[in-house]
Amino acid sequence: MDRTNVGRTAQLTTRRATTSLRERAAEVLWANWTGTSTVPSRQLYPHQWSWDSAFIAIGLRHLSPLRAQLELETLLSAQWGDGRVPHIVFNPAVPLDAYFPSPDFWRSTTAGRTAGAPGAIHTSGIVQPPVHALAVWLVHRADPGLSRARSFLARAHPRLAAWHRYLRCRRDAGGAGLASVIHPWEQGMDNSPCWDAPLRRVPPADPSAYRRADLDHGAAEDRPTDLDYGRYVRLAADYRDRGYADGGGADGGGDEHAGGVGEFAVEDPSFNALLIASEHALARIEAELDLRDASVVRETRARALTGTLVERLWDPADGLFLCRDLRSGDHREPPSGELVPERGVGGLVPLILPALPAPVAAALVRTACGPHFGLGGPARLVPSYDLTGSAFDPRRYWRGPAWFNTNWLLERGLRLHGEPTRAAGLRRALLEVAGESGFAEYVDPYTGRGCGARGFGWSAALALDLLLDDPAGRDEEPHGRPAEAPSVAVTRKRFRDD
Ligand code: 9WN
Repeated sequence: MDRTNVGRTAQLTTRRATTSLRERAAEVLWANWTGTSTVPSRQLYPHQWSWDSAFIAIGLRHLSPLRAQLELETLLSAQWGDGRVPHIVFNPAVPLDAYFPSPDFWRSTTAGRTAGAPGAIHTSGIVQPPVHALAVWLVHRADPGLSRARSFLARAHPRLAAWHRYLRCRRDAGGAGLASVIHPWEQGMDNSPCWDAPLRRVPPADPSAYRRADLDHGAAEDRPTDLDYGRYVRLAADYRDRGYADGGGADGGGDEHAGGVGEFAVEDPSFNALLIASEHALARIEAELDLRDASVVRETRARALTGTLVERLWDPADGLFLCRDLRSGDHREPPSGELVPERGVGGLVPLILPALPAPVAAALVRTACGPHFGLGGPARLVPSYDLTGSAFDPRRYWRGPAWFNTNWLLERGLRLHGEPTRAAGLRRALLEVAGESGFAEYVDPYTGRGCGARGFGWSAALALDLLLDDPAGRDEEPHGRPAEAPSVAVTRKRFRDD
């Protein structure tokens, strides 16, 4: 074979591999689709999860913009009267014992009545990171004609605005403008070592009072420990027994401080960065809907909140954002708490913010590429927790393994802050590991070996998003993405029932 032919064969092989990865990712999304939304995993997580759905919609928009819209609409239709978007929307067709905590634990329709929980849908009562406005905007851009025909933005807008208002007002336990999470599940990185200190003061629930369904499907050594689980259950039950009340008045301004009643209250950099990124997206949605004044106010607020995030959570010595544990330190009102000295991947996520000061962005890139996170070095994908940390474990859930959603966010942040080569390397690694691991839920950050569920929703969706070039997103992504030769028709034909 001459050199030209060798080159052509290599190109063909790459294209075949790309096509098959795309097909396999589409198969996962097809298999996990329930008719109105997508489950993260048929066995382990058989309901609709809030931030999963946002990430899934971002991938799904390339296959079926209509399904991507429905995914988000289904979630938003379960919104509570106070604005919260619940972290789980339960599928009534799934048996109660398939997942714990089940609807009879949360009792949203009764315990959540005062907070405005829907009467006909069962949900959990806590929340998850607000990736939704970002997802709504990206889904709109995938097919603006369909979006306008269905008034997708006009219908989503009031719900998204109420959701953000809830977080900014009712969850501002520290009084500085940032939202706090009142349960580790709310931040999404359930058993991160960042929660060890704040959780230590929470007495675990009696283990004989519940049964963990997750261990029916996942290896115990890959999952959170029983002690952690007992604490999660206790925190959730206490919140339920308080009627899911956050304190404060309608705008968080009553006698009692907003988000100020429970034993756990943390300002987290990733949760707040996603809120700010979604505020920027909501400002775009408002501009598109001709709500010019609202859009300007929101954009200005997103920039100001970026400043607050830096003031409250940036640690210049570590070159990383840290969590602020509002229940630690002296007991001032509002509480100022103390920073938690643990390096979690959530501390890198603010790289997605456009208004981040350049020196902070540069320091974050250095930290990502240094010994703690190993980007472009020993780690194939960025781990969920410090590679050198004493609590690091390459297999146990959020205590070290790499997750596809956080790596997708970092790829985006690297591109945004002028690091196209590093972004391209991370994108390549993410696609390789996604394919090799069968779209695992999470992977060993060094070897890429899969852990947890396979055929996991956001792993497939976000690989698909990186695989398929996204001209719709270009105007907000100054550095672009390396061009692919997408043949979307191959995968779209499977979704003709739209
Ligand atoms: C609790 C669904 C969710 C993800 C979370 C992940 C895990 C649930 C659990 O699964 O959390 O919400 O039972 O462990 O930590 O990020 O949204 O995929």
